[in-house]
Amino acid sequence: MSNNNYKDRIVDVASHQMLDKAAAENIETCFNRAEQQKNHCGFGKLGTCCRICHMGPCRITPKAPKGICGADADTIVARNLLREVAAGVSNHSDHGRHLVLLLKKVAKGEDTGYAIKDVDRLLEVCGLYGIETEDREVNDMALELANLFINEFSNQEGYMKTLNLAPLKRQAIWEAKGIKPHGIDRSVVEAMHRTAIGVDHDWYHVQMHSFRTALSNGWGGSRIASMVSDILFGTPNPLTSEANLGVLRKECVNIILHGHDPTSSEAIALATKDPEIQAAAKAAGAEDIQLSGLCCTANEVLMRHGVPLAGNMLQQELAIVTGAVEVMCFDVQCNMPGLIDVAKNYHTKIISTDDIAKTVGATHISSHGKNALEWGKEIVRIAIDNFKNRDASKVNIPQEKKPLVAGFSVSAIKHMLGGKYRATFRPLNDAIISGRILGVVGMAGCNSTKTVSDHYHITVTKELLKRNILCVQTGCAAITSGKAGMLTPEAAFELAGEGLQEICETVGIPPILHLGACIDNTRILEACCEIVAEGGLGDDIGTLPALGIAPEWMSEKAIGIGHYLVASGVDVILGNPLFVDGSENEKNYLYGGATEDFGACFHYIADPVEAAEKAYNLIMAAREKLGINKKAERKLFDMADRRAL
Ligand code: SF4
Ligand code: MSK
Repeated sequence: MSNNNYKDRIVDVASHQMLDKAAAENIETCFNRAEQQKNHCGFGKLGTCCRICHMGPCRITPKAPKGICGADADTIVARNLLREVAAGVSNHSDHGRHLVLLLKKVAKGEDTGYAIKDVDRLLEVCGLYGIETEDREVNDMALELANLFINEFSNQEGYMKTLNLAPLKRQAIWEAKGIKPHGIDRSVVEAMHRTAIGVDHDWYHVQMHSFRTALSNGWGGSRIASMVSDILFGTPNPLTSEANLGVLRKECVNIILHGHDPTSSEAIALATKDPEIQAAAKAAGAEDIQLSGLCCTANEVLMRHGVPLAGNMLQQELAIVTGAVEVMCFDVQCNMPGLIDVAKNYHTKIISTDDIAKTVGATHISSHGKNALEWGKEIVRIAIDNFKNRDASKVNIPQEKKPLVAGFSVSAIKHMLGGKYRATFRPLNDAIISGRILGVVGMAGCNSTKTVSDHYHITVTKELLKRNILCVQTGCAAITSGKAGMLTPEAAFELAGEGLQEICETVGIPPILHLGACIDNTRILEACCEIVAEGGLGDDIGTLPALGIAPEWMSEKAIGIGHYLVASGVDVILGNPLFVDGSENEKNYLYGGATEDFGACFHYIADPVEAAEKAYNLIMAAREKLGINKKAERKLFDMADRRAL
């Protein structure tokens, strides 16, 4: 199997080695299939193919500017985009729903094997929603909170309560535009209704529902998911780990956790610590059990257990090509069906764990209704049993791996900035006001075979850091930085401008803060709210010198995330375009006109250096508006300054 041009598709050396191995062993990966699929459908890219009813599919061309029903390019593009947003919102919000239902079971004392690990976070979240905490049992409060969250999904009238966590000015903008969602489920069902044949044909009206639906996730499903994960599994705190395929260990039983949902991976992480299980691994001839992660499940178990990152989305098949993986477990989202064919060449067992996500050829071992620890042990035992089936002649693990620091929840950032006794964002706000840090960029999103994977991300990040722009990252974007060795405090000396370097050295943080999985992009919104509340940088998220960049986004989730960020006043730079070019109205609105409504819009910029320049200019414009664009005084911190900080 030829792996044509794969070195032009990804910059990561460990991936190159595994692609060489795959080619030698005649194994096909997504990099080969990207070659086979490179003539993408032109109508699909323009967004002008409609298959919403069976008089079609209709395709818009200059000779046929309308579908059979009369729908024009604006209607068709807007409807297709809304369906993408609704799908992305469903991914993240359904993930949130599963966590909320688990919280309810735990609160009711059912035998789930999980417990409420972070009572302080529970109290904090109850406080946000006005739930009484005085003299109450933990489970009692958790049950009330779980029921409140369930209502965020099913609410039909009035508006979602989580919207109230946004700054008042932003809430007023949503109110004025009429895009406050009632409930998550209603938003998604309505999206499907509106986009059916013969319903909502006004492209702008349809687009507003894209924003409404996205808000139900950004200020609803995803935000809730992060909060409940913290309550159940612990709020992340900074810890050290490693990233890239070199984290796999030849002498150990290797288990890779893949997907997004932290529930099953948490169970397996706990099971590997069981003395009986560890003894079983030794009895099988292994030194230990090596857990590692892929995609966003990786980020979840990294943030809470320090489990190393085997890689990001495009490395999932390559991890199996090492020949050293006993079990790869996947839950939901971003798991390639191609894993099965790759695994057939080795002893690797692919196990699906979530009842909504099965793949032909994978063994399905549901965690549903089982005690988590017992279920986790069952999975680990399968891996231990499979260790003897490994073919040593097929094992080749790349050496590449880099150290990293992750675990920056918002409360952890506050504590690092403010010290043990005074958690606060004040030092960050002051650093921005003084110009030591010019602004903050949230970088999120996936890997894509459409770009040279990791290249855009690494280039734009380096360009931002040298311009004294702090980066906060999630998802596969954060994993890319980990693989590139950019998630260490030392990276500040190599990559950051003088001002950012001073802050990183003083506080002891990397210049890029790893905030978690792609669902944790709402932690970026949470941080923005803290910065606004701290004062000195305006009264809305939209006034902050901050923006988002999705260098290599590819999933529908990313479209949903982009929409809730724009509706929240955050400009979003995309490294890949949306499928909207077939409608001048949609294109002009999304890439510019939306600023009139929300103070922010999308920007498609194919070149990473240009993207960094654009980000810098947007940040400088925001600073100008805030009146903080005076030249920063450059001063190295002495001991007294550090103590003051
Ligand atoms: Fe064609 Fe209209 Fe049916 Fe779409 S909804 S397939 S444009 S007839
Ligand atoms: S896993 S959605 S490729 S970030 Fe979240 Fe990565 Fe994107 Fe999947």
